[in-house]
Amino acid sequence: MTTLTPILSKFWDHPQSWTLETYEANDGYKALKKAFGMEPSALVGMAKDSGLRGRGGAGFPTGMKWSFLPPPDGGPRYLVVNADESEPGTCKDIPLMMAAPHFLIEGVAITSFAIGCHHAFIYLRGEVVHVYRRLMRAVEEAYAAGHLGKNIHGSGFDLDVTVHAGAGAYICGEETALLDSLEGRRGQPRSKPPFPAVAGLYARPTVVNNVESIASVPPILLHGADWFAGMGAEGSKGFGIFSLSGHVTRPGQYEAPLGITLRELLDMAGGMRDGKQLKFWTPGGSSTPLFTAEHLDIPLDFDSVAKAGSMLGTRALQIFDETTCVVRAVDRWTDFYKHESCGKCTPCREGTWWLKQITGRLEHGQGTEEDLEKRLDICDNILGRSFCALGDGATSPVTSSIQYFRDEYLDHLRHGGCPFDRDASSLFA
Ligand code: L3W
Ligand code: SF4
Repeated sequence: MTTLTPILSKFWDHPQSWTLETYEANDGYKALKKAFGMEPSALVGMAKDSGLRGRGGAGFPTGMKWSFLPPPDGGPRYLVVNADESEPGTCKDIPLMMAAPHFLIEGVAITSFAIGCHHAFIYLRGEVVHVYRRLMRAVEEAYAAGHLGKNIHGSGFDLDVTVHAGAGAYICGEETALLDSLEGRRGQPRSKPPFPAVAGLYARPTVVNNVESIASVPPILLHGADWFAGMGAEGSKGFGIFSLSGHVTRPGQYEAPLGITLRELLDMAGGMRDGKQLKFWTPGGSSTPLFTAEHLDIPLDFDSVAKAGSMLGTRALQIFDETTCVVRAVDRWTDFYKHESCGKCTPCREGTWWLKQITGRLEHGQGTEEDLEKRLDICDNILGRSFCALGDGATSPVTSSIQYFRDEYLDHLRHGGCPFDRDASSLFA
């Protein structure tokens, strides 16, 4: 039986969990002081040895990303934290920044020292003004206490941190669109390579990491790479925040070793709401292909989830019970991708629009059976042919819902409307 590992979430229930005082009472900034006694290269080695993989969705090895930076050439190099959390269902970075922002700020300071960065940026989603205020206050506290600024703790190392609020576009979570936005331009993905490690912010070497990845650095440094690598699964080391939302008794953040199953997490969360049956769920946000009740025992690690046909993504577990119309859910997600498509490339710009048109009419029972194949054909023309991962992600709910719930689409057509509306209205007949 896997148990929870409250590390980043250890003191979230403290009434003043976000203050420097609470953080320091819980070993806060001890790791930073330890870092200054080490060589930067040893810190990069520690990140590699820990096995930490990026927590923003793609799972790229963090230490390897740091080591991709070219040797210093006297010019600036940057750390940019991707705090543009906005994938439907993904809701771990914002609670982390609200409840314990100093994990992130200490992680920024350690990572900056490791990679030789003297100006780091936290790029935050524009709509979350409350998070912006909290981060700004925490950065001020860190400067006042000497954890940021000039000659930090007498180390000779200088670091400035800028918190930047975007204008509210999902595409700015794509790292190169984020960099364009941070530079003051319209956020649209850049061609890769060059990767940001080589030419990122202002065309300088840049590490872009997710909030949770950077926040995990202080505990790893404090307890050791072996401690972290001792948790989790083969190829998916350590712990992560699993966000349970939807039809579950106690939704929320559950911090646990990678490799835990949804069955175990559901047990901890009090089971399905009102004793209903699980119908479908996303393992990592709406961009990851749907799973069903038959996947309850899949270990939630990168490789096992991929082997079962989906992606671990951001561990955004959206849970839907038997009363949910899957066609309606897919229609809502498709509307999101259509709206957020940045329009740069044709497969995604046109394809997401057509997917929305067709899914909408199917949900209202107005399509034909051929529409199912048409949608698969459109997905085939988006997947792998789009400029960035947004296009690919838009196809996941469509293809996986047809794979598992083709009959439910046909039911909409047979009855000329959503069977769930029909069944609900019959309750009042
Ligand atoms: C240097 C190389 N760097 C790869 C770096 C690259 C990036 C990282 C991963 O998508 C996923 C996406 C969403 N030299 C490199 C290299 N890198 N090769 O590694 O890159 P990549 O392209 O595999 O992924 P990505 O573009 O970062 C992220 C999925 O996450 N997702 C969405 C999450 C949504 C949010 C949000 O709400 N903001 O994060 C959920 O599953 O579909 O597949 O840093 O530079 N040779
Ligand atoms: Fe823009 Fe979509 Fe193309 Fe990405 S896939 S560049 S979001 S149009």
